[in-house]
Amino acid sequence: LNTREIGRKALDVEALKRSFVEWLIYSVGKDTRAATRRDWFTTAALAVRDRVVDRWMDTTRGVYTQDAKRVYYFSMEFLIGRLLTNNLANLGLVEACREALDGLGVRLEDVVDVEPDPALGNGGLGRLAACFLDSLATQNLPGYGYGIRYEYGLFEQRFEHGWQVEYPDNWLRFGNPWEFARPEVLYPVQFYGRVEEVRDGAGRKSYRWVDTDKVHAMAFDTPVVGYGGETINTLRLWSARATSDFHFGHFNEGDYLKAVESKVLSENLSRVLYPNDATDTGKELRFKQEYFFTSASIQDILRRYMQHHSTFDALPEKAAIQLNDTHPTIGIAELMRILIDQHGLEWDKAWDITSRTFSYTNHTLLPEALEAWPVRLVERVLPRHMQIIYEINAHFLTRIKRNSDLPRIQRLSLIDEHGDRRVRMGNLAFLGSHKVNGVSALHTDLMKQTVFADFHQEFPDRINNKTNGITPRRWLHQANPALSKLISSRIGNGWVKDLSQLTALAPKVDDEVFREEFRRAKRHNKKRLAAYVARHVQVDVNVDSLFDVQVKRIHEYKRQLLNLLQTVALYNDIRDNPTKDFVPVTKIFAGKAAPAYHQAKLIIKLANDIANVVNQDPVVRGQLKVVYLPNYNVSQAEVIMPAADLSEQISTAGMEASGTGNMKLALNGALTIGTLDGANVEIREHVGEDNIFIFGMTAAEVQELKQGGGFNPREVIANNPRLKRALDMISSGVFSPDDPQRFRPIVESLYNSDHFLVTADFEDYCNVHAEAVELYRDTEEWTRKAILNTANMGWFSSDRTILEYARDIWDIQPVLAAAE
Ligand code: DL6
Repeated sequence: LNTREIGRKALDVEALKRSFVEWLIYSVGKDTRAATRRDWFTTAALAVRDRVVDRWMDTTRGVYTQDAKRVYYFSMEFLIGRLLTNNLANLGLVEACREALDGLGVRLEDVVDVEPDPALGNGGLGRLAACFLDSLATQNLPGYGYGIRYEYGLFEQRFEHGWQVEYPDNWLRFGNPWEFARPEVLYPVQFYGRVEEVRDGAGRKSYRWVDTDKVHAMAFDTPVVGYGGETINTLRLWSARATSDFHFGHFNEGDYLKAVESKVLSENLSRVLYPNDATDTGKELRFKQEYFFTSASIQDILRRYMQHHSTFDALPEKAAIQLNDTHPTIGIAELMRILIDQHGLEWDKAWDITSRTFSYTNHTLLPEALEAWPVRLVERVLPRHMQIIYEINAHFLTRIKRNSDLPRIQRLSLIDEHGDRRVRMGNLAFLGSHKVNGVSALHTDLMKQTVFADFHQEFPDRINNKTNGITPRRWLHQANPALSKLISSRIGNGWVKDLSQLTALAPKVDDEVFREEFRRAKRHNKKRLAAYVARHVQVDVNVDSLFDVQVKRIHEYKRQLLNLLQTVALYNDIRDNPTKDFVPVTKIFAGKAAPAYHQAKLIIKLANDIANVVNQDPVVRGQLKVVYLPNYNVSQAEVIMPAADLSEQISTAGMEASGTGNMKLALNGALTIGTLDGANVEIREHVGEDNIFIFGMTAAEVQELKQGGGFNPREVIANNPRLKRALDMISSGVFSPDDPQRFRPIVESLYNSDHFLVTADFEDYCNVHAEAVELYRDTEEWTRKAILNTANMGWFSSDRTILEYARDIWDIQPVLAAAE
């Protein structure tokens, strides 16, 4: 049989239509009259998936036959977003699919909308992993994503009386047509037990990890379609399955219920994504999740490697493992364990192989987000790994003792000896990797100066910068068809794969017609967002107002509070000057708070309470509206980003590692108002300082101020009547008449410490904000700047980022698919 001939599915409209009907009837089990929108989604996804499979196999075959080096991206989170439009667009099948569905009386838009958002991530880190998958495939680079197939993604956020309430996100309830279950790809993962020391005839010591609890990791594969469909990579997610001996133990003792209970317990491992964007140190289940997926992935990688090799010597030339933050760092000890305990390698050899295979990306300098697991917990859950970590530490400390004093040794140690002893996962990740990177130029510099200063001194070539990027496919080509069409009409569509081509738009700022069309695209997107707002929060917004957008996780360092204080001050200005002609502004917020982060949840409530008062006040009607959209996720972001005029990137300088929302907004023609933090610094360099609004203290000034201890928020507040008035209103219950004390904790924290320097930056922020709003009156000038933002954001494509990783860290080359 020629599998090529019988396997390949035709891509024309008629063939698609036939496929749809076949899938609908024979797999979904409905006829066209009974089919719901969800049935059509499942049908469409399965038919599109058919068009991916052959090329997917070609890709896998090409990489396999060449025994090419692959990169394995280890991440606890892959915030991939919906796949139907993404896959259709990357395969060039959007119009054919639309037509085929039309022919069956179904609208593509209706079908797309019922796809659940796979919310397998919290925010930036998880979304970055998804952009990287898209870029790896588009650049024909052999790359696998490895992670966890959480049954429940990030919680669904609803507002009840303005408070965030969390609901479970059971995204798999209706099945997932994109994935392939691989019940035969199953690896045992062990926990607990004890370590036995064994000596052979020659007196050589070795170790056996025994009496463990076992869980199986079962693979689910999702094809990752590169743009143009040339390369289809794989995202392999692990799901926990009870091992039969696990539950038959109880079963044989006649305790059926206990057997089922233990099955449920062991399968809890992949049940739910932890909803914190900082870490959950101390939570045993989280630690077990980290080990679970890391161990299964390493076993899978070694199995694949061994198909071509009989020793481990060449592993670093065939496999690069990238640690997305410290979460998979236990993998370093796991690879050491497998090489030494299971394959008998000598320590030095195993360490050389391991450290040349791993590399690590740091995503945050916030102290609370640097993972440190209690030694007691690691010892109990993974006793052999704890021994290995001690030994890695002993080797390292012996080496550095010669040129270090005690405090330096203590800082470099893998074990934090203060109080409850802890394993510092950042230090382990650094030591076990040949390259360590930050995610923006500023962040990488700060890594060198702060958390990893001693390590940097010890290993001066290890830290390097890889400024984040975003995929132009999802974030411009798919999310913003209006602007995409306009761009392609002027410069062709090569930009989708090579975003640097957008620079060809720069001279068009002088083309009046282009400016008009650019504005028309923005207005179209604003209308789409306005309709979305009306549908979801029943607020009527003025499409001609300036859409001022802050969308991201809620965190004090991101300073949504600064934005809210400015909103209250603006509200007062408008009320005080009812006849003045203000530029109408719509403030748009979205973002989730970690469920246990009380201050962040209170900030959400404050935003909703302010929205309530402002939106009902007839004096400011038409001039100021405040909107908080619930349940921010990837598909909501796809509606918001293209519609924004002003992008709020206002974190306390030095605290936002990079940001990627800042890139999505600027690429879609929003002007940024921001601090010199994270990638804002590089955005300014690219778009030009005339096309961005920068305010506030720099990271160096923040550091100086904190070290000097010379900041008194009370004094700052007392000297700023607009700020004082806004705070007085909040603390006296103007926005919360039902509970005037509600926002005391927020106001008090500003008066007493203001750790995030909200009050310190308030005045400058208000001034620069006013400047931005004033500029919005000058439609032509604003449009010029917006165009220059889009034109100069090409460098922030994740294709550029991935090619830098491939060149500087992974040493991998593109591979072309091999047809059978
Ligand atoms: O690197 C991706 C992304 C950065 O753009 C953000 O600046 C950073 O906050 C984020 N970090 C995380 C992880 N944890 N915390 N906190 O999402 O990574």
